[in-house]
Amino acid sequence: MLTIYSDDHHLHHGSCELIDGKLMPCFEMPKRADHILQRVKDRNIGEIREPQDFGRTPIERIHTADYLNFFEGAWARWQEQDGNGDLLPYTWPARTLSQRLPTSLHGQLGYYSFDAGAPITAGTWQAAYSAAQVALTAQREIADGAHCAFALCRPPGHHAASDVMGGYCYLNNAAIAAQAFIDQGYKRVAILDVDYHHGNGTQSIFYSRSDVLFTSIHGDPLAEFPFFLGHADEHGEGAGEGFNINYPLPAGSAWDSWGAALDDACTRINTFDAEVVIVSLGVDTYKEDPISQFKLDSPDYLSMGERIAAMGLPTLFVMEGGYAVEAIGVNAVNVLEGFENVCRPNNSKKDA
Ligand code: Q9C
Ligand code: ZN
Repeated sequence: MLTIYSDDHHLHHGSCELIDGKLMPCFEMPKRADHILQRVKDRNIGEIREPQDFGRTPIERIHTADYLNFFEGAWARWQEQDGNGDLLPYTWPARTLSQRLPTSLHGQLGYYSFDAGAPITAGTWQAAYSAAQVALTAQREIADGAHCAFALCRPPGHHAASDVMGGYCYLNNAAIAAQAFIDQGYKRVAILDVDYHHGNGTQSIFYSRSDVLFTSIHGDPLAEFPFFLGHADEHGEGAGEGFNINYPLPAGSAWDSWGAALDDACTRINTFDAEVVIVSLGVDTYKEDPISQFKLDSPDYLSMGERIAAMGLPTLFVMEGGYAVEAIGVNAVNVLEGFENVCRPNNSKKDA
């Protein structure tokens, strides 16, 4: 399987996040992508290639120009104010407040975000822009006939909505790729979000559309981030009614129940008659993940890849979360290897 990867992700390195009343070093760190890349090399799963640059146009198909302009220019504005350290929001337009765009930098930062989990640093825009190009390059590979590809994106994307950042996400790489398929003539694109957290950004982007089916297996939002979206009764609206399927699961869920949800999601994707599936590949479902509560073990990720492959569809894997850094490479690449064990059963296993 071809991997698309850019070193630009190193340009994004937030310092701290607020968790459970404590300032902690950011869990979403460059080492994550480094470990995945190393495992891709160690397992020799295929060529690793730099992204092409498709420019801002395909990103603007998902994100508003106002949001992109704000994001691209925020760091320079912060420096003009002698800003020190990461740019982090602290006030949001919640219920009882107006949705009018303020003029101040921190006011606008709150307007364009939903939590304090997406710090803007000097290189965040460039890293996020390149991650989107990684997804678009892998997307083009599949549109050109490849059966599968791996977009090793960092920062992740599935919490980002059309004009809202949060949850470590700025640009929704999977949604940008899905829209690119549609813009290239595909009629039915499925997204399978297996990250531990609900993909609220992706859901909101496609909620009223029937051409992109969104399915997500995640920690029940009554108990887990992002808390305010991802319930089982969110089915889509208008033309999108029936094209949004959530599988919220309780803390402690392991492969037996998780795999049953995956089986149902895959059946629904096949019933939808998808032409391509985009997997929002988070491996924060792992039993040792420091911020998550599921109990998947490393071999389960092979099974996950095998079940996804059994759909028989062209498949674009887009990297999302996963914070057990020492295991993230094994778990993410296990999904890819499980997939290829089914798709290329005659391809003899590489040396361990
Ligand atoms: N106490 C992704 O996996 N904060 N984002 C969690 C836990 C935000 C996760 C706090 C988690 C965001 C892409
Ligand atoms: Zn996650």
